[in-house]
Amino acid sequence: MQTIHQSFIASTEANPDKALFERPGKTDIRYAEARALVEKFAAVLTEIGVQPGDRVAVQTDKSAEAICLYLATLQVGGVYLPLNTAYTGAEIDYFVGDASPRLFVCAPSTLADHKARESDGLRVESLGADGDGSLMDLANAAEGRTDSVARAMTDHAAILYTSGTTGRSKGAVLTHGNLASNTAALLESWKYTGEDRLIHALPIFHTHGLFVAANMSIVAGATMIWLTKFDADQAIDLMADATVLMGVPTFYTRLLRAERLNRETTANMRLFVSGSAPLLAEDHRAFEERTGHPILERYGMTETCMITTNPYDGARKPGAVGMPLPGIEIRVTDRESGEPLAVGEIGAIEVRGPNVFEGYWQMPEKTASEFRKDGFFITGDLGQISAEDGYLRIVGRDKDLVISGGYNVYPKEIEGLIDDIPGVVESAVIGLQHPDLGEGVTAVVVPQPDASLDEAQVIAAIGDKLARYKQPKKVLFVRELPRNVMGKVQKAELRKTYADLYK
Ligand code: MLC
Ligand code: AMP
Repeated sequence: MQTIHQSFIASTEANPDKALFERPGKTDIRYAEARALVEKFAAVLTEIGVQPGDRVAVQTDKSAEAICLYLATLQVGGVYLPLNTAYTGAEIDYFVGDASPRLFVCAPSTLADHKARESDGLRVESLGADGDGSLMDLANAAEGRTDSVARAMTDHAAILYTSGTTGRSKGAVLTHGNLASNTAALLESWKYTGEDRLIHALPIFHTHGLFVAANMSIVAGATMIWLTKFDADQAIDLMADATVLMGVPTFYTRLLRAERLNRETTANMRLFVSGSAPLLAEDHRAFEERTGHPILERYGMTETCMITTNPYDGARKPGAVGMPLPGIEIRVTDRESGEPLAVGEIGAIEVRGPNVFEGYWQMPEKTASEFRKDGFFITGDLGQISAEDGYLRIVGRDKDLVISGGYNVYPKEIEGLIDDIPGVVESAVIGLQHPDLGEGVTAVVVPQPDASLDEAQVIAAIGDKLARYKQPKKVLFVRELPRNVMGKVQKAELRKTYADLYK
């Protein structure tokens, strides 16, 4: 097996003149050109002192150059650590403090603020959406580094932070073997080749956009039609000249709202993939009716890369996430005992295989508590393997988590901030069915009897501490929260009471 960087080199040698990035309104970037930039970044990283195993943290707008920086980090043996562009300064403080990167790359507009973080051990540079910024200036002046640092499949390649259900965010440490094996399994399962032309409209700081969409394209030697964000009309325009789209369910909900989505406009496409959150069965059916394409739904996680997929050739079933990818095992167990359950029963979904991460960055106890002794990782999702067709269906979550437009939001983090607002007794944050985002983050707040608090005040009080997508879309005020006999807040009860809030 080759690392992602080795496969990238092979793709550049096989097809140097082919476009890796096709950027509407900008010039294409061919494989050979991308390699030259990767080598320049590798020289800059070396010059800065990035040693094998050092983290390179990156919070920049989506750009082809950022993908080249990712590949350069792998080339010099570094560990790539992408951060959501929506994170605020307070959130970045935590990630930089926890991961202690050797280099932090930010947007040019925030460089002046972040420069204050610099120390003997931390360098701060910038990279802009248009290939501008201080890191680019250094790269333009550098002589490319052509050799690469040898890496074993067990060596660290990336750290992706996922919020914790309790307290601190956890850095999921992924190895070269995790990324390479998962990419190979996906290429085989989805028959993805160098002939493919992918509409890439996902962010590149998460597994879906970086390790599914980009890694697959780079390894296959395919072309990415590179969009900085998703726009349904633009995507439909591009379908005549593309073969694959990978998206979160919100992409499909929005495509279905566009009148031009039909058999003709999607005729050139061979595959539509959905994941990161549940795709509504009704959207799956409506999409097939309109276009003739059954969306292929797959299931994955930051910690495990992709786990299961509906078949490419067989039936792609609405509401099901299919079967394990090659080389991956899943089982459904009793939530308490961890004992495997009979086929058809609902329980905890567990996974084992070369895709499963090494553990959480500097959190051995947390890591140990999420693995079984025989190496299965407990996903925190609840599911059922059908006795009839063997397909996995996800029926719920064993973790208090809201997924809004494909982004994970952990209620605990928001509740903690709301509870600190003067005049608040307590709060519960829940996800309610939302027509665009799947789930809408909603805060239910109990104010002190004499407090005069409104929605705007609550949002203003947490605004600078929390990324926008995590902030409640609505804040409701109640006299008390429903509790069970043990005193635990009944979030299911709240979800039922306010089920129609966004309808
Ligand atoms: C943007 N906003 C959101 C939001 N995205 N609010 C809640 N949830 C979201 N997902 C807010 C912004 O803060 C802003 O608020 C307003 O919406 C408009 O911003 P925008 O940038 O114009 O939004 P839009 O382009 O419409 O983005 C929506 C989206 C995007 C769904 C296209 O969020 C997206 O690309 N999501 C993909 C996430 C993803 O890649 N997940 C994969 C995770 S990996 P305001 O108030 O300032 O106007 C994973 C594993 C796996 O889960 O299995 O794949
Ligand atoms: P993340 O931590 O951002 O990687 O999110 C992973 C979580 O997204 C999983 O644990 C699931 O809860 C959810 N998820 C991903 N794909 C699907 C899917 N196809 N259907 C339902 N939930 C999904």
